[in-house]
Amino acid sequence: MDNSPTANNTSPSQTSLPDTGLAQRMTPSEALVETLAAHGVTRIFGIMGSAFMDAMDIFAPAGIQFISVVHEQGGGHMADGYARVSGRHGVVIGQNGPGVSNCVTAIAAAYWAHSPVVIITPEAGTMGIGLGGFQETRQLPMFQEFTKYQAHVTHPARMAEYAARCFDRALFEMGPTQLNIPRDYFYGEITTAISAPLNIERGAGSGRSLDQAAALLASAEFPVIVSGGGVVMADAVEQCQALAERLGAPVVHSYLHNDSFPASHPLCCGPLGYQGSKAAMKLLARADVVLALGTRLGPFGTLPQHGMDYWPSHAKVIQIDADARMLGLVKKITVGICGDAKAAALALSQRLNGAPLACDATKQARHDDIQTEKAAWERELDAWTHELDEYSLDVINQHKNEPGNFLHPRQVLRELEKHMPADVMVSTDIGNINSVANSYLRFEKSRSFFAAMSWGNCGYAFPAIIGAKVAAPHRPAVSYVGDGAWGMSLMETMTCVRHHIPVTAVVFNNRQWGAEKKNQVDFYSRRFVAGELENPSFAGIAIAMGAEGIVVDRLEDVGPAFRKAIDLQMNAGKTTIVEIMCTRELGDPFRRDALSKPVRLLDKYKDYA
Ligand SMILES: Cc1ncc(C[n+]2csc(CCOP(=O)(O)OP(=O)(O)O)c2C)c(N)n1
Ligand SMILES: [Mg+2]
Repeated sequence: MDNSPTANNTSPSQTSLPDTGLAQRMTPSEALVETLAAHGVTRIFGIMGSAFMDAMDIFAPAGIQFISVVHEQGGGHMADGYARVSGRHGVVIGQNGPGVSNCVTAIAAAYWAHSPVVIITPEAGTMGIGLGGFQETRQLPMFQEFTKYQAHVTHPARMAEYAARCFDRALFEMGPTQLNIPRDYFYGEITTAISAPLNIERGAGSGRSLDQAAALLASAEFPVIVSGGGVVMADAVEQCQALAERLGAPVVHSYLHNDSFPASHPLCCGPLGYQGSKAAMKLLARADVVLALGTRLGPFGTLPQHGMDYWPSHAKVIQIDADARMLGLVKKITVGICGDAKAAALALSQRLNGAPLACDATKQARHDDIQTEKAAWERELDAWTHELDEYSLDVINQHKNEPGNFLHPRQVLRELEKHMPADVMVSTDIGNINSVANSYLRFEKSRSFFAAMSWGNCGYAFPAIIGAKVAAPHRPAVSYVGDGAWGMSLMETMTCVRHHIPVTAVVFNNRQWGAEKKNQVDFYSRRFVAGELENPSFAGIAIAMGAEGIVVDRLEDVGPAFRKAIDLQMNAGKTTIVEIMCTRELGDPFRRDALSKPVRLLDKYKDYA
């Protein structure tokens, strides 16, 4: 049965075509592809499928490269990395059913990274839906928790309209949107116009709230700025810096936004949150006024760390976020400003420049305090060559009797920090060593750090950096990955090789799912279940896939191996996996807040308490 819509059942009176541009006769596939091109799409990540083959067939003549990946989840993370570095849309597509469901984790991750990813989800055809055919399911519910907008193409003639709305809303709301298309709706003939991107600007926020914020800052004795992801996304570092310099205020990065203020700036104190900077935490604890610029102040990112409950509960908080729903959601605030971080920072500077500030008198003293705290933290990091808890000391001793040479993760991370190339982009995964890395990752410019954000899925970092490299081929691209997470993502090395996308992966091989094992150390009397990993040679697998592989088991080789990998990436177009043999020592746990000691009531489990 031919259920393709034809000119007869797509009469213009049934549709509400956008009134911009010239309506023309075309197919829905052409309408989709033309809309992608109108929104500047030049790359789509995914795996081919019959469901969208009619559109895919004309990607190339529309100037769109289809980057065929190994697994759709990887494609989704690549679209995310692409969007995070470029500030433009990342696009992922897959076959209806399994190709689409494979993307769920990636879209959830993109949602929490605030990435404008558009997922195109071809669905079972309208004449088959509900009959239990092949690869058939309802695809909107799968993504409803992780999208800012979901379009279901209700009629082929509305393809361009819905597609354009997905692109406009992904950027405006800074998050994923879904374009769900019944697969028969790619076919037929329609009359449609292709609309240009809307490009809606966000303002600085209301004048009254900005006045209140300026007055509060003018009266502050010890203002501190928390610079968040909104500063990165709004390209607002310069404006944040001007404000910080006027106030003489320390600037701390919100959790995993270490690229939201230049690390070498004298006022930059490093990141808050898990394995963050003690200098940042100690200075924030002294604040009487906090300016939270472009941050939702997420609960995980302000948990106590290093035994310090540093959030200044008595301080007055000014929070600026582009999403009004984030204002006052987690932390109590005094002034909430719904606005763009750049425009708001500029508006505040204009109000404060030339005005007397209560903190002017202490500018030099505060500056000295900041330098003292920063220097103390650097000294502490230099001396902190390995973990010092009882379990870590035990395994370090055990390693001495094992064949092979194993390195302390902290020393490795310090070495890597020293050898980071200028303009580097780094993605990090979820795991113990990756979390410890937070203390050692410093950036001079924004759009450089792509950590797995609040979704926290292992397997994020490697595909994300591949997408970032596609968007910024001239920049060195590095991902940090634990050995467990590497098992989930290493197959995308084939994508790098097949499509000539050279990157560098640093794999921390500690032969365990370390971050979770740490909970068994702290809460389950070292009853290790499911934490040990018997690994093949990851360097060997890399070579078998057509990449380079280097094993490092001496500290003095870390820098040279890493530099060689970067050189191969930038000058020979080669992907290299640097496999670093690490001890099984483990840094502070991830979720001490969320676990408690086990209680067993049944006799048979009494030994498990
Ligand atoms: C997809 C997914 N599965 C499971 C987890 C739970 N989890 C968090 S960290 C972790 C261990 C990571 O191990 P590895 O990548 O080897 O890094 P390490 O902790 O050893 O440094 C696991 C299993 C998760 N976050 N995401
Ligand atoms: Mg591991």
